[in-house]
Amino acid sequence: MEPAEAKQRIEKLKAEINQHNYRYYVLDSPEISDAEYDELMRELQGLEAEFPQFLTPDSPTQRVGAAPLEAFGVVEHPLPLLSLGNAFSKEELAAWYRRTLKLTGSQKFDFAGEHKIDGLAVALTYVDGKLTTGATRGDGLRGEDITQNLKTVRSIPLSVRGDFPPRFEVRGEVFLPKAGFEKLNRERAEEGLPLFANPRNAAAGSVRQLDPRITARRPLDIYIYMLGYAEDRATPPTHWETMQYLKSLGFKINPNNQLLKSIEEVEEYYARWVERRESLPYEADGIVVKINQIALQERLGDIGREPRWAVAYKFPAVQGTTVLERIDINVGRTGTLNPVAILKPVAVGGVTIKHAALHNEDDIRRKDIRVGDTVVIQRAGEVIPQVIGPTPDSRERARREKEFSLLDKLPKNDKGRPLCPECGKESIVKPEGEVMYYCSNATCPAQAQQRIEHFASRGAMDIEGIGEAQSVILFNHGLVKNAAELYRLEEKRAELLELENMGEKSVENLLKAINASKERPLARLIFALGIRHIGGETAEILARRFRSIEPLSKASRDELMKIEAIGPKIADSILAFFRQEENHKIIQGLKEAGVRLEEKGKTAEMPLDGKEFVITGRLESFSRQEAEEKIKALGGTAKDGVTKKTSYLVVGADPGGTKLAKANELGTPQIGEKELLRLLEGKAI
Ligand code: 5U1
Repeated sequence: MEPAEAKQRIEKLKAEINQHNYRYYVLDSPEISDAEYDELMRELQGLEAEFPQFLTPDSPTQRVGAAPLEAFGVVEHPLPLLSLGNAFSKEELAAWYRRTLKLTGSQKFDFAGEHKIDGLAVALTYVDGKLTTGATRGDGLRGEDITQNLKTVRSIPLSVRGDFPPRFEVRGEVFLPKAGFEKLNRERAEEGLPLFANPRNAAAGSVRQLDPRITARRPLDIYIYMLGYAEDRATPPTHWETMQYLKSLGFKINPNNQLLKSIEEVEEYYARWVERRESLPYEADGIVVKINQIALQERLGDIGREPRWAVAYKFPAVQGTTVLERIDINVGRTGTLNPVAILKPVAVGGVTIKHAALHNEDDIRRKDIRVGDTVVIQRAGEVIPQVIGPTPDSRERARREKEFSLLDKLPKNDKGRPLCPECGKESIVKPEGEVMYYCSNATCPAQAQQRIEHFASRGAMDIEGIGEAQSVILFNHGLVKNAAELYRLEEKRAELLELENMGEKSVENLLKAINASKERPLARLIFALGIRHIGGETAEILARRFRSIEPLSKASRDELMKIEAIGPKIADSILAFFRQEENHKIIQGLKEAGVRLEEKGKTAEMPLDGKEFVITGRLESFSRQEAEEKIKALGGTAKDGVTKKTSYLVVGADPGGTKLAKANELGTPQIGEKELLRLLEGKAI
């Protein structure tokens, strides 16, 4: 393809993919299938690899995560990012309202009611319609530059549409939806990593990763909640209209926001969401009440770092106390023996809680939780509540109870050896250095059923219609004994039709969904196989490195350990997986069914991987920032000072003396703008 034609096609693909991203992530209303979307992305990646000169930082391919950073840069906020004052009761809200009335006099106003989401506040700057900077709130005046990480959040537009100001900033809350938070903690518990206490910490931990590829794997989302500033364009006179305007530019605005005419309506809005908060897909700890009229907001101003024109009206806490009656052991998908707290039923925030997660033996001992304790339980975003710890006054009772021991809880054979509570086999192991006990029986039915469920789940092969209930039915009826057999269901139509709630139409849809999953990217398949310790992030790394199942299955321990982010635990787990004959049979079955076992198409190459650049002086073809972004997009790094690690000093017009002197002293290679352009095109200099 000629460069001019490639450029045109790239532009077209970018626009098309951006539109599909918008429909999927912002409007929640996709127009094409995952497979069609993947195909467009692959075409774009292929063209950008062939013509790197047309790769731009706002390309949708750049969301996958750039190279890791050593530290975050600092961003000065042109306007401080404020925090919110709190009202914890009806009386405190009324007091805020009275103070507001006093200051506004006879001026009429209304309110905007919004959810206060438990996430991380960020500021996004757009110049000429393109996202240039994403920053944390920090201390309100200076935050961290987390642009590369925020670019991986699919609902943040990399470029906006419509009539936008030449330069503007929006603010919003980045968050991890409840389901994503729970999944992340489950994976971490299995790997013996410390758990995130709440979705806020998990969102902050995800966004503040120095390696954007890790951020890219976390299902972060955002709601924009205000316009920070806009240059050279008149903006609407009310907050409500401003939000509609931002929506028209392509930003994601919470559909639960509401315009409220009076303080009574504010109270009603609050009461409604106190009741319904559990049904929300995200964790909210209150509502935010804002005066709608911007002119009035400006008149009311701030006090300290808090605006007088807004307040957070907090929901009541969702903690409760109850008695820990028993600790049971469940067997998880990878054979983990998971302790589960059986509680005296208690209502917390309107829901009756009978079970809670306890994660692992070490965690239980660290918190000194014992059967018979009165424990504090919390529902912080998880569907499964957590045991926080014993209440101080339960110590007396606890002293009579033994410290928790998982082995004590297991059934035993006549020789006193522990058995798996599900398959009854003498198969309990605790690998050295790990916190979890496992059932090592590859045919343990509890594991087999959950492996099928995991294989079909959203982050894996994403087979609609196969969740927990359906995988249990298929497994228990003997229709599907492993993942590969899902692809043979076509031959078992008659038996499928005999299942409860399965008519012609649902069988048809199920088979269609199974068929569509054959084309999922390799990383998803690797994740779907359910190899112990391989979460989505590691699966991506393995897919990039091996590009096919076959070489992965043959990789040696040394080969695996050479890969960044793969330590002995993961390497051993991969080796153990591929040592099992049963797993080879499954892979063979997948192959015969036509499931894609390799990466298709070219991926964007990283010709500057490992190269460190320092730029001095003015460049002609682009600004310094643009040059640095292009370097980063191709895997290189850009630094401010010359050190021994610098690969090239790029010398533009009127270069600075210090960098040149240092480069001369260290013998750092110096190149001009022309050479830089060649490198950016993937050519030699
Ligand atoms: N929904 C929403 N969340 N939130 C958080 N609006 C909102 N506004 C905020 C904050 C900190 O601050 C502005 C009122 C300054």
